[in-house]
Amino acid sequence: MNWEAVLAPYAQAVEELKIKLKGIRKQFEYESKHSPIEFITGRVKPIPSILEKAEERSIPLDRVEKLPDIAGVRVVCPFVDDIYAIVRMIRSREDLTVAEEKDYVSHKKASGYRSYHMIIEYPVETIHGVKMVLAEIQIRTLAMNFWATNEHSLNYKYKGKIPSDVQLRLQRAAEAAFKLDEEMSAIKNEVQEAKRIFHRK
Ligand code: 0O2
Repeated sequence: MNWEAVLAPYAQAVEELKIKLKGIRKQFEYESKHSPIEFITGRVKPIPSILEKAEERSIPLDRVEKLPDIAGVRVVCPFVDDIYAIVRMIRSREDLTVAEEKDYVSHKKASGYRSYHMIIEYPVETIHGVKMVLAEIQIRTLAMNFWATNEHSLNYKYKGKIPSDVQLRLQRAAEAAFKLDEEMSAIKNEVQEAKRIFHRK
């Protein structure tokens, strides 16, 4: 399997989506409005993770493009309602099609994970014509991202079997992150005004 050739359109999709989403953030900045985007990251799933997920889902390697998250982009927002603003913006775009949405913000996973997932179909121009690729956009707050990145590292460390005492701490941390988002949302206007004053200086 020529992985470089297989993954090239996904790498292209990640770069293009990052540029386009950063464009949204810049536009809000020009218009001196509150930006619903704090930062954006993206990655192409590493080959060992692709192989693992394909095996878990019994997807043969010649149909690996069925995996929805080979191309992944993450949008990190300051406040919870910014997540839904981004979701609406993505739904209304004409350069992609939304294939699936999972609202783990309102319905957290058993692990305590919160994030909004959108699987999109995205056209990549190749020298052989347009190739449609699937990509996953994860949209979450800073607090949700803090929790998820730490939990992801622990999952990696413990190979998916986090000890129960650590799991309990993670559940509590998830609740604390949720509370933090709630409290920050309650003073959102104050925070935004403070940011505007700070940027004018
Ligand atoms: P990586 O390393 O980030 O690529 P499901 O079968 O519904 O439970 P599914 O169908 O794989 O899960 O898709 P889902 O739920 O949309 O999750 C896909 C990605 O979301 C994961 O990719 C993670 O990035 C993130 N995610 C989902 N659940 C959790 C969680 O409990 N904790 C953390 N930290 N991240 C989560 P990968 O391929 O697992 O990992």
